[in-house]
Amino acid sequence: MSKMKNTIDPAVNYLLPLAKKAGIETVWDRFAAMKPQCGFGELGVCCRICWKGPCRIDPFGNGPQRGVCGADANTIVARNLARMIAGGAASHSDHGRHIALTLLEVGEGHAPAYRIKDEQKLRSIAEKLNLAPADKDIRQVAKEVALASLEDYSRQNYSIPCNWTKSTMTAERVDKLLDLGIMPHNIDAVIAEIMARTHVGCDADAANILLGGLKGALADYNGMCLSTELSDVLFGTPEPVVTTANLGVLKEDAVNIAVHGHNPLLSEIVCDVALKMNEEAKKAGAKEGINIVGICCTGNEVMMRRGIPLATNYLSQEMAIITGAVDAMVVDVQCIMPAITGVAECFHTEIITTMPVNKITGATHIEFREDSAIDSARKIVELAIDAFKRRDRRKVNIPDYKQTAIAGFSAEAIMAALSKIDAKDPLKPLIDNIINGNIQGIALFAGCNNPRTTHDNNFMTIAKELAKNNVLILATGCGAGTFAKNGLMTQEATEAYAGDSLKAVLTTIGKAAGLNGPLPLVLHMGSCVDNSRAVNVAVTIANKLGVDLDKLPLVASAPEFMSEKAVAIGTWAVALGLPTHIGIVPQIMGSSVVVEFLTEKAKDLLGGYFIVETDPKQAAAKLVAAIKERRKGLGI
Ligand code: XCC
Ligand code: SF4
Repeated sequence: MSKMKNTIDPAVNYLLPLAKKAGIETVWDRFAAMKPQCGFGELGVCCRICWKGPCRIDPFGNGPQRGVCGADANTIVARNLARMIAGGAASHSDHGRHIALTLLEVGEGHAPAYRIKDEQKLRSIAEKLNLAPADKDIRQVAKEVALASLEDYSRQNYSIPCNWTKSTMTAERVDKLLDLGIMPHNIDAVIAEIMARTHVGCDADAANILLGGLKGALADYNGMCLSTELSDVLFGTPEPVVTTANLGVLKEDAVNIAVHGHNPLLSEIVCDVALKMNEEAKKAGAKEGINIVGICCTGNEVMMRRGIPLATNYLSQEMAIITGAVDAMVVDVQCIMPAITGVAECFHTEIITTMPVNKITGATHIEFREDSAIDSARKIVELAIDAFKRRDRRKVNIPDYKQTAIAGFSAEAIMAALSKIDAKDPLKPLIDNIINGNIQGIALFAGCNNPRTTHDNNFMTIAKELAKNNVLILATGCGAGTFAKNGLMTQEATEAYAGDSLKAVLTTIGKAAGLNGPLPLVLHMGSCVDNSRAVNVAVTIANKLGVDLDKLPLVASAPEFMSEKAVAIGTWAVALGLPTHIGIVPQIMGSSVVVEFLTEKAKDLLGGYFIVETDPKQAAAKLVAAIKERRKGLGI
């Protein structure tokens, strides 16, 4: 059997041999060293919830079938999964909490570094949340929206649903979630409830634990929704912007600062401050001044709002440092490999952590607070300029690979493009084309990369296959990173890969929107929290058609997922009614009850279900089949 390739990213393939020669260890080396990975863990049947354990269930039936307390494989797998969902929901929602708190400060006239950038959006959110914004001062509206969002973290009445979930769903879905008892009332309480019910000696019924997990996933959705929408208020609602992606965006003659992580509260200010410090960089010898690039979801955030080039996605973050050209990597929260400080030791790169709850041994910590954001950002940029002076030019290897990428397709931007065709009824052209089959369906690609499969390959293979079958493609997170780096967010990709009828529609919309050609093959919707933008579009379509989400020819795919956040996202996609593909075998296979629940029973309860398929061609076929089934259901 031939060895699986590490990656299809040409920049990474250029750098990997150089890393090897220099004796620098990367994620792929560590993954190889970790093999064989623990079979019990892979099946999810290892329990470490109490210190009578660890316990593990023998999947072949010869050894123990129950842990010391008597928990069986179904209980153990379900508990492990629910706790992962809680971890994901906590991460996204904590991010959202920071944004909501900042908006509150802006409303109260504090936080001078921030302002309300999109008033219209703020008012329309207030409208959605029933806050009657019409005659109110904009700062008052900001306060009320922030407080209504924070209420979703503090409400104690179990029978009142979270504001954001309730106001962003179809009515039928709201009823369904209420009926099943999985509508969240308070994000933090739901996360705490999962931790409590999975404590030793509590909930032992796998199906019931999974319902708790679904509620946790919806709490995750709620946190993502408010993160996305309130970020737009503070930093602007994305509009299509042309930029570039992959490591070739680094510049030999510039101070290169990589912003990495998730939360735009920090990166936005770093960008603002860096713009003003160009002269200082030039004085230090950087002819081209300061060059900011993004990694992971921070990269997506600044790419879609500012057109800042995207350096790379999750799995190849170490590679950015291995170019020898990154002077500072500024990180906030989530998906930052602790390995980067070790790699940085071989170079001049400053790794700068900024959050009190996210430090990495070996990094420089510059604490970031909303009230002193500009000062911290200035210190960060100064450190980068200092590091630039120490850069060893002999170690610089910037791969000559970059692609054009058109980013920034928020729901609003999509509606704006459509309204150029039909100003009175912007959705009509989209819906007509779905009904007549020119667009067979819509696929949302989300999630991470994972060394268990060839980096970027599943995303690329499935997307090309779906495009050929006239499926409209949306993308977020590191999947969006894959498509940006590999040229699928271009008009040329539409010409090359879209099926004829999809191409015709994308061309009509693109031309009407003044793009002088088709829309890109993959529409970039943003970071992981921005998956809510896709829901926004889907709910608008569903309402217009008068059906619930589980009737739409809409599918999701996380073909290279790894994080707890991705587990949470996939689970809420199922809860909203979407057939949801995952391309990595999940750590649940040790429980027939859990597998059956998520791949079959969920379909009866919610309309959505998981499709597990590691072969990308097969996965594409299954997604197309799921779309066809939905079309049949609608009689189209
Ligand atoms: Fe990427 Fe969002 Fe996954 Fe992290 S989790 S690896 S998508 S950066 Ni969202
Ligand atoms: Fe073992 Fe039960 Fe403790 Fe888990 S909770 S470690 S199965 S005794």
